[in-house]
Formats: sequence, C-alpha cells, structure tokens
Amino acid sequence: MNLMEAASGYLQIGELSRRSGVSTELLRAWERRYGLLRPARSEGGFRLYSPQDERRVTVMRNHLERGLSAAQAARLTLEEAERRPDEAPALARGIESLRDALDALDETAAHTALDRLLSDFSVETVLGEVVLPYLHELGERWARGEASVADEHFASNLLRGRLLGLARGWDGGSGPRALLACAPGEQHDLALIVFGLVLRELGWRITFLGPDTPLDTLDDATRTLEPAAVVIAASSPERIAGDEVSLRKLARNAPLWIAGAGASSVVGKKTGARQLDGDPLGAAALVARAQRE
Ligand code: B12
Repeated sequence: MNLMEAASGYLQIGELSRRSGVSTELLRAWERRYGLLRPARSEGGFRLYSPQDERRVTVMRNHLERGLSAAQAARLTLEEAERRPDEAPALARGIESLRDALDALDETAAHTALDRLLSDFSVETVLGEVVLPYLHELGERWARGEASVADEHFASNLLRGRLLGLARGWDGGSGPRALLACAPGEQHDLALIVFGLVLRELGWRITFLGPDTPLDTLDDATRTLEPAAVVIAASSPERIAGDEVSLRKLARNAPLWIAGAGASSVVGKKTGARQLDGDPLGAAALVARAQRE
C-alpha cells in the first residue's frame, strides 16, 4: 500500500477505533475471531483498514445494538457483505437513475428511482450507500462549479422531503428518545435527518426541531421531554462556539452531543458536550451504545 492509497480513505486502527467508537482491542478481537476486518499493510507494516472494513464495523455494531451475540452479529455482517456483490449492480443502476433524474431536474423520475431503491434495499443501505454519497458528490460538484445552485437546491429539497417522509412516526414506540436540532443559524440539516433515521432503525424515538434552533428553546424542550440524548448539528464552529454557557446548561440536563464539521471547538470539559464526527450511520450506533453503558 503506498501513500496515495493510504490517503484515499484507508485508516489505521486508532483512527478506525475513534470513528467507530469501538476499542482497538475489540477491533483486533473481531478481526482475529471472526475475520470481520481484512486490513492491507502500509509500506511501514501498519494495518490499514478500508472503507469496506469500516462499513463492516458499523453493520456489526448495529447488529450488536439489536441484541445479537457477537458471533451471530459477525456471521450476519459477513453474510451481508458477501451478498453485496450480487446487489452491487442493482444498487449502481439505482444510483445512476437517481443521479440522472436529479441532474435533469426531473422530480417524477427521481421519486421513481427512490421508490425502486427503497423497495429493493433496506433504509440503512439506501441512506448509507445512496443518499450520503450522492450528497457528498453533489457538494463536491457544487464546489467545483459543475452543479448550479438550482441543481443543488432541487436535489437537496427533494431528498429532504423524501427523508422526512421516511421519518413519519419516528417519535413512536417506547425506546429512548433523542432530541435533534441544528445550531442557531444553521440550515444544513440533511445529515442530521439521516442520523435520526438510523437511530430510529435502532429502536429510538426521535424529536426533530430542524434548522436554526435557539439554544434556550432547546433547553426548554430538553426539560419537557427528558431525552436520552440531545444532538446539535453545526456545519461551522461559529454557529455554536459563542455560547458555552447555554451548552453547559444543556449538558447538565441531558447527555449532549455536537455533530458536523463545526463540532470540535466546543466539545470537552468546558461544556460537557461530546463530539460526533464520522458519518451519521456510525454516529447513531455510537450514541445508542453510549446510552446503554
Ligand atoms: C446542501 C447544501 C446547502 C443547503 C442545505 C440544505 C439542507 N436542508 O441541509 C442550503 C442551500 C440551505 C445551504 C445553505 C448554505 N450553505 Co451550504 N452546502 C450544501 C452542500 C452542497 C451539501 C451539504 C450536505 O448536506 N452534505 C451532505 C452531508 C451528509 O455531508 P456533510 O455536510 O459533509 O456532513 C458530513 C459530516 O460533517 C457529518 N455531519 C454533518 N452533519 C452531521 C450531523 C450529525 C448528527 C452527524 C452524526 C454527522 C454530521 O456527516 C457527514 C459525513 O457523512 C455543502 C457542500 C459540501 N461540500 O458539503 C454546502 C456547504 C455545507 N454550505 C456552505 C455554506 C457556506 C452555505 C451558505 C452560507 C451559503 C450562502 N452563502 O448562503 C448557506 C448557509 C446556510 C446556513 N445559515 O446554514 C459551506 C459551509 C462552509 C463552512 N464550514 O462554513 C459548504 C461546505 C459549501 C462550501 N464549500 O463553501 N447549503
């Protein structure tokens, strides 16, 4: 493995552990006992884990969250990973149809592509393998000037509507409750909605306050609902860094997590908030596990 490959999504074990919330010891045990991870080697002999390894860790953790034993969870994870080559062409076709439809601003075709994907694959697969990669790609194309603001607005609004459609009833049941909100001034809520959908799949109830939520109103809602987790999304530090007093107050009333690219500046001892970095699928498993510990 050369440096270029190492730079393209491969992780050393410490980084994989940090992003997944699984200790390095447990990762090594899963690798040894179940063959769950198949690391390559760096030129210096370090193990390097691929995005597929990271995905298997997320799937394994989600099975454990559902109460399976480690051996059962590993068997299912590996079976699913092996089935994937058969599914890959259908998934690739679905992604292609969705991309073509969104690029053509064709709402009907985009919904048809999403209908097909959702009938053929699990919500988690559609979110993790289609929606998140599509949004990332759109962001990159937009930044390079290859997608217009109209393209971006059309795609993000259509997907947002669809995600909130999937979210219908996500506050039902008797599982632990998560209260989700974007930081004051923050409009980027797509990753937060995806996170809520995955947490819902893990049996949680979700209350979603959406974009631009003042911290004092979030605190009021926290007192009313007594959630097992409050998650605030912030795409840049200035959305959240100025109000450590409110964050501290919030963290006293419920376990507080801050997510998104703006999170790191305010987490830690000063506020009592914890950071959720990495992708929303892994983050949901991390919050679920923290609640059980
Ligand atoms: C779609 C989009 C919008 C939409 C948002 C629609 C919506 N409802 O979410 C709209 C049009 C509203 C918008 C507005 C703006 N946007 Co904008 N937007 C984007 C775009 C193209 C995609 C963002 C997205 O959803 N990506 C998909 C998600 C899944 O990926 P992500 O954001 O990278 O998140 C990753 C992690 O950070 C993490 N994560 C993020 N949030 C969360 C939440 C949880 C709970 C968890 C667990 C993880 C997590 O998960 C992802 C990893 O898989 C990006 C471009 C880009 N390169 O990302 C810009 C971008 C985010 N926007 C940007 C900017 C500057 C703006 C505007 C200021 C533009 C303007 N001049 O008006 C406004 C600001 C609005 C505001 N006040 O918040 C910047 C942010 C830069 C910064 N860090 O400050 C970006 C990066 C573009 C850029 N290169 O300049 N935007």
